[in-house]
Amino acid sequence: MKTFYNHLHAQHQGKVEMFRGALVPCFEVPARADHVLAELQRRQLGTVVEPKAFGEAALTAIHSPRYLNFLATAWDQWVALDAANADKDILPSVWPTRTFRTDIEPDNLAAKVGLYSFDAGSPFTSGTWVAARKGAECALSAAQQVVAGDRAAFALSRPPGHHAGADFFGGYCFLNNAALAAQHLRNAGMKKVAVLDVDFHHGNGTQAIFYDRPDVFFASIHGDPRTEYPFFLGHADETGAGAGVGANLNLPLPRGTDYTAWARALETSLTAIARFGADALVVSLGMDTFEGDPISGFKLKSDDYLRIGARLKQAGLPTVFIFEGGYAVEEVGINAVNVLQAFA
Ligand code: OKP
Ligand code: ZN
Repeated sequence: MKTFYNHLHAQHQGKVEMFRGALVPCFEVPARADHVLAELQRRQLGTVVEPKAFGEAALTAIHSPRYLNFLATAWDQWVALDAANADKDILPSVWPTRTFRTDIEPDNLAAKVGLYSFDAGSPFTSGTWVAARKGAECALSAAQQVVAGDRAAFALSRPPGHHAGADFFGGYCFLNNAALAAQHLRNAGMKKVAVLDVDFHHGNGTQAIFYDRPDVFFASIHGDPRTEYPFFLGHADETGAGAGVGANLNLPLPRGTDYTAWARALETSLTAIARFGADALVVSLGMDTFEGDPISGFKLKSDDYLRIGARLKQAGLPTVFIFEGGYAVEEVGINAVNVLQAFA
């Protein structure tokens, strides 16, 4: 299996995020991807290659032009406000909640940052845009590789993507890599695509992007949003809208869930994906279901990821793996590569 990787992910290196009333060091660090890369190389699993270049159209297939323009220009505007800003990250602090207007883009940068985000935990840094673009190209290249006939491919990208919507960032995510990959598969002629999100956190961005579409099925196994981030989406009664009714499946599970209960949800997901008749599968491969994850609440063990990889292989679909969360930095490489190795 080919892994698509670009070293510029490391240019996205947030300093602090808002956590329980304090600014704390970021959980989403470059070392996460470094550990996965090192473990792939240690086990000599497949080859690691550079992503191909993709034009603007691949991004506008999912994201709004005004949001992409914001991402491309935010850092320069930030530094133009005050040269000393170059040493600090941008963190949102004001949002247009209910009753406010979102149709007029404000000139003020803080206001723009709020318009295009949903939390204060996702610093925007000098290298965020280049890292996100390269990450998206990894996802698109992995999809392209599967279109070309490979059974599977892996996008080793960061920042992650599944919380990013068509026109907002948050939850450490800026471009929705899984959605970009799924759309690429659709454009290449695959009639029905399923996205299976196994990150601990609900993939609100991916769900929202495809919510009214019958051609992309979204299934997610995640911590119950009543108690877990991102809180405001991911309930079991969200089954799709309009033409997309029936093409969305949420399986929220309580904090403390172990592999036995988690694996039952995986069976439910894969049964639904088979019934949907997917031609290809995109896996949002979050590793924060691990028992040692510092910000999550499930109890999966390293060996369980071998079982997940084997079961995904058994689904029999061309599969694009997209790296998402996983913050037990020392173990994230072992756990992610366990999935990939068992699949391969
Ligand atoms: C991104 B992904 C720590 C703060 C929570 C957001 C978590 C984003 C997770 N309790 N900040 O889904 O792994
Ligand atoms: Zn997560």
